Amino acid sequence: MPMGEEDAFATYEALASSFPTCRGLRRPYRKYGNFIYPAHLMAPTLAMRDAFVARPTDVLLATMPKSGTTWLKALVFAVTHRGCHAPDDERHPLLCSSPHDLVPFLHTLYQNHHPEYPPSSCLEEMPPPRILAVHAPFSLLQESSVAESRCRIVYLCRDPKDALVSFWHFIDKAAPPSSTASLAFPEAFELFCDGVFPFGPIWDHMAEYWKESVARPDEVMFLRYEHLKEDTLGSVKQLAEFLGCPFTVEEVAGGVPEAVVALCSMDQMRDVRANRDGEHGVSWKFKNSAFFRKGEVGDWNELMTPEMARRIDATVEEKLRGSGLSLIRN
Ligand code: PPS
Repeated sequence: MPMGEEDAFATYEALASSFPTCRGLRRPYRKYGNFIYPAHLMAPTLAMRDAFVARPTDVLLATMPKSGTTWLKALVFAVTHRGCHAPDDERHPLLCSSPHDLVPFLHTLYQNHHPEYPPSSCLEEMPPPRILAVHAPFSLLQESSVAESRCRIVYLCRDPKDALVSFWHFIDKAAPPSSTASLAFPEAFELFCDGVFPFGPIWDHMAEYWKESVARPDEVMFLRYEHLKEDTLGSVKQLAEFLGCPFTVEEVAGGVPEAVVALCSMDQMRDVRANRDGEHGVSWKFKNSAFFRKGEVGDWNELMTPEMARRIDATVEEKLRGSGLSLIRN
């Protein structure tokens, strides 16, 4: 183990506990810079910022929680590994493992650290291209080695109303029954309108990555969940181009892009035993099946009145004003 890695984690815990707390959605949050973080991920995020050594060949998948991360992980894994794992292979890793096991969250790697197997060793062992996921805002990555590495970043953004509804269902499933009183949706809604969401405010998170994608389109790709749903095949081809591994004429003729889409589809993923029965989480354990709920656009309808929806849309547009991004126009 590299000298001092364990000591450093203790220092980050102490530092994180000195940051202001704020009320979260069922869990306490800490404020750092302009963003709020789930309190249990604050120290790991600081450790990641300082210790993670990015490589130019890395691919970082950046999302707000509940924006389609699991789907993006599967798609990017299938696209980049298709040379060794054909997407129609019955033994494809995505048919045996959760996308979260194949594409780890950096935050979780630094949270789960083990003295005999620290994140640095685990990361060094990953063959290129390493595909890693983060929920951290871009401004935090800029303080890390990611800035200099010029690795590729794929950002996936989702209608905030659907992300909120998805998250509300998720925390309801994930929380141990005895942990805290459940959070009524109207209360979660009010907090969300005040910017309270893990790694939020959501509008600042989106705006930072959007700005970077405009400045460096070859290195930062900005995707929308709604577009991915509407044209999955076209988006997968764009992803492959962006990642420097476009589908060849032969692959297109052989239906490889379609096979990637089918492999990563909600129905297929939900059917995989690891996604059905497996578990995830460190302090809160939850079933992997919680990552596959409905996957619909506009499911906010189920819990929000038209007035609530208008309020979120107006808040988001107002906050995004001047950023060049509009979820209504773009
Ligand atoms: S997490 O916890 O941040 O990793 O969750 P995340 O994966 O970002 O979001 C979960 C939502 O994504 C939906 N999902 C999918 N949609 C389309 N296709 C596929 N394959 C897929 N897999 C997961 C999932 O159902 C969650 O959305 P909701 O609205 O809750 O159904």
